[in-house]
Amino acid sequence: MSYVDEVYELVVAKNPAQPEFHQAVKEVLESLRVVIESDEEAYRKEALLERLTVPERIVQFRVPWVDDKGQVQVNNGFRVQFNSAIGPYKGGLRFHPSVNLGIIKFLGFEQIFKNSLTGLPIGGGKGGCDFDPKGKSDREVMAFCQSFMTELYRHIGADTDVPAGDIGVGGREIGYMYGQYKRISNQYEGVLTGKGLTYGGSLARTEATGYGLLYLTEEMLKCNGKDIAGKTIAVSGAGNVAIYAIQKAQQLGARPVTCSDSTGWIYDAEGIDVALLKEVKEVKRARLSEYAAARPSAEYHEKKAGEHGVWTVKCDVALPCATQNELDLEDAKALVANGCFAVAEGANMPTTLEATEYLQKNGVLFCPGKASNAGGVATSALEMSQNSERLSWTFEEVDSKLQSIMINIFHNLDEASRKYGMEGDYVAGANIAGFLKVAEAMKAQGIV
Ligand code: NDP
Ligand code: 2IT
Repeated sequence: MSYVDEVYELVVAKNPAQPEFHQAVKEVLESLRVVIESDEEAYRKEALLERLTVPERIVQFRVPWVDDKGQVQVNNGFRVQFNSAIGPYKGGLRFHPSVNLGIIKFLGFEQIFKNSLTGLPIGGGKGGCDFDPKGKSDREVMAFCQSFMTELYRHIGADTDVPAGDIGVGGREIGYMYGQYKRISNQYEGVLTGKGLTYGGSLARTEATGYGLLYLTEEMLKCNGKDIAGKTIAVSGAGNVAIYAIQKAQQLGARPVTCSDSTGWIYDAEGIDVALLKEVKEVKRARLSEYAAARPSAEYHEKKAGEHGVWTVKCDVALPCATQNELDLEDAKALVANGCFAVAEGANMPTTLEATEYLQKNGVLFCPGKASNAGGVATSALEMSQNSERLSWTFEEVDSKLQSIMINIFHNLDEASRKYGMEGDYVAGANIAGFLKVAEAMKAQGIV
């Protein structure tokens, strides 16, 4: 059996009941087949793929806190420190009831290659908790965040592991966690990114993932003879990534017409009103039905099992920005039938393997999240640089660095896909380009 197949079987056998982790590993290993098989014995002797797929360290812990009724609640906390070959572990924290070890491992594994693609010195990690911030008071969120950090703080540090936001973790949660870290450790250091601007945060970090997604999409379209201006865009999600993707798409002259949350979705023929969306989601933390109630041009659709939501809308470009496996084969068929010619992932692994294959076979330009959503973590690394030099850069400076990083990422993966005979397969290009740097660093550092 080939080394790639052997390692994939081992990962499935050793990590039962972690389907998302299996899926992420499968996608990467399939892309790497051509690289590994060119020097299979050397990779096998060094057990490089086994080392790549087993995290360096996993921390799993209890998070007890007291709710507003005086009831003690207990949640399950995780931090997966996956790979530090090219820098300190870096990656977000997700607070969502669906969080489990397999999901955090898939996210941490993806982060290794994403962080490598940014060209910046950051290793891969991810963490989170099955806590649901929805419907909780600020005091409950603070109590939870303080308890979470009371255990996590001993495992992280500005040169060790630097967490940030992800689903359910935004400025409010990062603030509470930063305060508790500082209090326990007595260190004012850049241990978290996505901080507020008054205490070490970087301008443009809030916007970075969504803006970066559009910078890369614009470049991908340009290199394929197309212009983003004037294009109709279907976006899913209504959180940090989706909101700033919609905003930048409008600035580039495109027309985003959809967004969604966990209870329903919006079709707004006049284009999404970003100010209203921000008011509903960032300020009121409310449902999208409130957006529709305030906007006559918007249609609101309740989410229903088996229906395909935003992907049934006629669009040129689709940007999935909500969560994993939200775009399946049926959705991909609907997009192709409606003339969609490009998909770029804002979320992590939002497209199933079958849907990705269908889109690619049908000539749709497809950029995987580890490349197209890398603007968030890249700007986090810029926040780390600013914290280290104790300076703050202007919005324009950070934004222009973000733009060059995203353009470079696209060209690197495009070149890698050509070099290995898979021109236009940006999934393979991203996985190969991300892998080569990490593998080189791992080989140089010996058996660790
Ligand atoms: P937010 O929590 O800000 O927003 C998430 C959005 O997706 C919300 O609209 C939420 O709906 C919806 N959503 C989440 N889970 C589900 C679900 N199971 N079913 C349906 N809808 C869901 O998160 P972000 O915008 O930060 O993250 C979105 C995606 O982007 C994630 O995959 C994340 O890993 C990825 N990402 C985030 C980065 C960042 O910098 N924040 C960087 C790179 C990738 P509701 O409002 O109802 O909860
Ligand atoms: O998935 C991701 O890249 C993030 N959630 C952002 C990570 C970070 O460290 O900014």
